[in-house]
Formats: sequence, structure tokens, C-alpha cells
Amino acid sequence: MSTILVTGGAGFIGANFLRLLVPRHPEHRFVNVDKLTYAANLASLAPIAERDNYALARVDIADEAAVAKLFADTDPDVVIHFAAESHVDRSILGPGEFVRTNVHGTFVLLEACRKHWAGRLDGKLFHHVSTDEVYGSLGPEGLFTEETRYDPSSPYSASKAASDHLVRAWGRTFGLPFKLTNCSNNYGPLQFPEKLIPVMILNTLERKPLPIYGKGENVRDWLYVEDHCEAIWRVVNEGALGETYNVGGNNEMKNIDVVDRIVELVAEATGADLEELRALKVFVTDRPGHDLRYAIDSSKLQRELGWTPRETFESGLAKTVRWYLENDAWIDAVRTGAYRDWIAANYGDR
Ligand code: NAD
Ligand code: TDX
Repeated sequence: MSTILVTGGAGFIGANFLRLLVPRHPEHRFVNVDKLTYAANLASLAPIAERDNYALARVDIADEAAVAKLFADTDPDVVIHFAAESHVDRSILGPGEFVRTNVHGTFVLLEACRKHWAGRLDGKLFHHVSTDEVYGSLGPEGLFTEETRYDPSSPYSASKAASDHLVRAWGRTFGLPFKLTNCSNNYGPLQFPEKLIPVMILNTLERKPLPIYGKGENVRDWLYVEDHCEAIWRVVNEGALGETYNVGGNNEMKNIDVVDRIVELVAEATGADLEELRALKVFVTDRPGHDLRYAIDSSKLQRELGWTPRETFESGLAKTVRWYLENDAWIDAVRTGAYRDWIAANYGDR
């Protein structure tokens, strides 16, 4: 039996990961290490909260003393590091938390692993969950590979790039056993309604404007969240130590096409008038430093570990729209006063 610390397990991807893996692996003990920021939602964990092999530790990863105590109390074998400030627009309005959690928090975890595992590294692993945004922006051609030069544009992506460098440096300098995955845009159930897809689904349902940055020409490579979670688990179990694997959906879409498809799916699901919903689209001031295009070459992961995404964008998006239609209580739980303040701050004068 292994003890696996899953940082950020109350967020979008971490909660999907725990919901998939905790029931499937009763032989492992999963400890969710989460500060429970605005992005966390304990309702996401209700299906596994009472399982014997699951526990929640409310810990800030940037708090050295709390992390040291957590390691002493739980004696982990594996750390899967999801915890981060993850929203690019928030990093533009307030970058400080991104440096604190993503850079300093990762440093604190790495140091805790180094000290706690000193002299007994066999079977230990630090798996770092990162993003394709560290590579910057693509032009109209080409794909990000594991060899692409780092060139981050936003405070968020710069903080993630810094954390990737720290992980590799702890590997080279201190021999810390690590693996790294860099993934493209995720979507699916449990995603906080600040990211493109849930914002557009909920605003369409409520007949609110659909704010499209710039001309909607930016391209993202969308991957269903469970496919990302399966990729991480595959790398954790079968990937080579010290290696990086890119994870992507091979599914490039312009933002405007994503929004159009969401509007159609909501119209189909609710019987609403399609033209009325289409008229909600508005083009607003662009995001500063907005990367034009992301697209991932995940052939290394496919070739070496046999991973392929199961969901198509069409099937995954339909599932996602249905999930938001059926989960009012979850949506109400995240739309607090702080959420309304965020909407006013980000979209107010665009
Ligand atoms: P999220 O914002 O939904 O969740 C982040 C979680 O981390 C929350 O539960 C939050 O409470 C927790 N957290 C934040 N600061 C913390 C701290 N100081 N200590 C402990 N916990 C803290 O993020 P997400 O979309 O689930 O992303 C998870 C990871 O995957 C991130 O590292 C992100 O960079 C990476 N990633 C995300 C995407 C995507 O499309 N969402 C794509 C590629 C990589
Ligand atoms: O209201 C919006 N209107 C809009 O046009 C929002 C919220 C976004 N957009 C655009 C900006 C991007 O081109 O949609 C695209 C997707 O935006 P986000 O959902 O904010 O994602 P992105 O900035 O691409 O970053 C995401 O993918 C990589 C995650 O937030 C990161 O955590 C991940 O690392």
C-alpha cells in the first residue's frame, strides 16, 4: 500500500482525478492536500468523502511548518502536485498569489520531499502537473513537443514555468525522483465558472452576454478532464523517472467555434431559440499578452505508454453541458459573493 498526497484535490482536475482513482485503488491511501481557496469545492468530493482510503488535509502548500507536519503525519510515498492558482485572467489582475502558491509552494513541497525521503528514495515519486502554456504561443503552424523552448507570456504561465524548472533542478541536483506532464486546456464537469467553457455554458443558460476576447480567433487544444487524469496515472505508474510527457487532445478549436457549439448544444438540450442564444455573443477587449494558439504533440505519451484520449470533443462537450444543466447545487455553491466580485473585476469595463 502506498500513501499518495494529491495536492489541489478539491479543484477541477484534482477532484476529477480523486473521483476516478480513489474507488479504483483501495490498496492506496489518497490524502487530498488543499488550502480550499475560492477554486475549491468540497461538493465535488462528496462521492468519495467517506471512503476508507481517502482523507482531506486542509494545508497551504506555501506554509513550510504545515507541510513538514503533514509529511511527518502521513509519511507519503508519492506526491501528485496539482495545487496552483490556475486562472490566467486572475494572474493579470493579481499576480502575487501565483508566485506564492505556484513557485514558493512548489519549492516548499520539493524541500519537504527531499528532507522526508533522505536516504530512502526507492519507490518515491514527485509528479508535477503542468501546462502547455509554459511554451508560449504558436503561430499558425507547428506543435509543442517536449523539446520546445520555454517562453511563457502571462504571470500564470511564468509561475508554472518556474515551478517546472524547480522540479527538474531538484531532480538533477538532489536526485529527487520526479516526473512531469504538460497538458493542454481541460474541460468537463466540476470546472470553476471562470474558464471559457463553463462561463459560456452558464451565461447561455442565463441569457447573459457571452464575452469573447478579441476576435475569438485564438486556438486551444481541448482535452476532456478524465483523459488528462488517466494520462497522469499512466505516467505516475509507467512513465520513466526524470521524463516529461506532453498531454493533449489533438483537438484544436478557435474560441469562437467552441462558443458556437456550446450555444447549439444548450439550444438542443433546453429547446431554447438558437438565434436568441447566438445573439448573446459579444466581442470584448482582448486579454493582454493573449497567446494565439496552443497545440500539443502527445506522440511520446502515446508511443511509449500507449495512452490515447477516449473522449472526442463532441462527446465530451455534450456530457459537460448536460452536467452543468443537472448540477444546480454545485453551481450555487461556487457562486458566492466573491465570485460576483470576480465577474465585476474581470468583465466590468471590458
Ligand atoms: P483549479 O484552480 O480548479 O484548482 C486548484 C486547487 O488548488 C484548488 O482546489 C485550490 O484550493 C488549490 N490550491 C490553490 N492554492 C493552494 C495552496 N497554496 N495550497 C494548497 N492548495 C491550494 O485548477 P485546475 O484547473 O484543477 O488545475 C490543476 C493543475 O493542473 C494546476 O497545476 C494547473 O496549472 C494544471 N493544469 C490545468 C489545466 C486546465 O486546463 N485547467 C491544463 C493544464 C494544466
Ligand atoms: O470569458 C472568456 N472569454 C474568452 O474569450 C474567457 C474566460 C476566456 N476566453 C478565451 C481566452 C482563451 O483564448 O478563451 C480561451 C480559453 O481561456 P481560459 O479558459 O481562461 O483558458 P486558458 O487561458 O487557455 O488557460 C487554461 O488552459 C491551460 C487554464 O486556465 C490553465 O490553467 C491551463 O494551464
